[in-house]
Amino acid sequence: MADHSTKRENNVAASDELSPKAKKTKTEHENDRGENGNESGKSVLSGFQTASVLSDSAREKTIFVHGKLADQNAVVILEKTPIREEALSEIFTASTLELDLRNDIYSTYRLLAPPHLNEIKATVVCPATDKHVKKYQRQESFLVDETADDYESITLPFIQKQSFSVQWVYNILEKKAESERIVFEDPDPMLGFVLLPDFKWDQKQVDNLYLIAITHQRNIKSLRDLTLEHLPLLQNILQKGKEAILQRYSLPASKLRIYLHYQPSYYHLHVHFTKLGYEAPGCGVERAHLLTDVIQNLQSNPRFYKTRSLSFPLRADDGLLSQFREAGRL
Ligand code: DD3
Repeated sequence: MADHSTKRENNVAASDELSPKAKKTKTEHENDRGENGNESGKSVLSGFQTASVLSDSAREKTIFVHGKLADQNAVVILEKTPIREEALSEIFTASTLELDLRNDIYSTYRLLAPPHLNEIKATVVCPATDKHVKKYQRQESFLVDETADDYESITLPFIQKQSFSVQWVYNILEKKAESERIVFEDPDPMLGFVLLPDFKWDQKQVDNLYLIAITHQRNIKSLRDLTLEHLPLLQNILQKGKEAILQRYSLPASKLRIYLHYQPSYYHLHVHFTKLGYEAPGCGVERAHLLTDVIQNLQSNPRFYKTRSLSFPLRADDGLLSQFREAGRL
């Protein structure tokens, strides 16, 4: 999560999390490839110069690459997309097959699908800060137990000093970006929020559904700021978020995992909605706090998140981890 303020602007992007700095301030009027691909995004990556592979995963079918795009630092994330049931008949009829091996009742092939059924989701962060580059480097992580005092003396000063940019969040709230992706909005300045697909979700199949609800209130940094006064806001997000997802995706609340991160990737209150069964990054017990639990904890103790210890993982290279180390808290 941390990130240094380098005042740079304008870039392309498309999936995942981090605290951004260098986020595309794309307005709807700008001529761009839009959210549905094609058009002019076409050759953006043709000049990409690979510097190094930050990490990759054969199982996730992803690779994170650091490099240069027109002389600027860039991170490119490539991810093979899931095979959709609707595509099956075309995959079977329109592909070419090359036999690998045949043995008894078993055979394997290399199936060459038509290009449009062979998409790779590409997310570009450009210009990328060092923080973005670090973020995707494979890293060991450490669990930190943060007391209320630790928050005041270590974490809060650290996040304030970092001055994370959440410009991309304001762009969404102000309809300067991604307005056509909004699934639901409650415009109320105190209780309202914008619900839209997270970058991580390609929206092709509901199996890995991932939406975020971003509050219109701009002064709530994280779980730690929540008190009883925020209950109406949280209940509103829970209720209307569930309704909107049922409406749009026919997914009932019983199929949803609705939670907050602590620490969050960006310090503007947001709630994650992911499909149960999809092991979204950051949905583990060390980082995710179910919204229903948060609500009940605040109901039983208005100062719950001001007083309790909260545990969370930090990556080896995270500046906040060094702060905890220096304070002898690790
Ligand atoms: C981010 C956390 C941040 C790299 C990447 C993602 N959902 C976003 C900008 C627009 C968005 C998100 C930071 C940044 Cl890949 C650095 O996430 C976003 N728009 N998570 C949506 N819909």
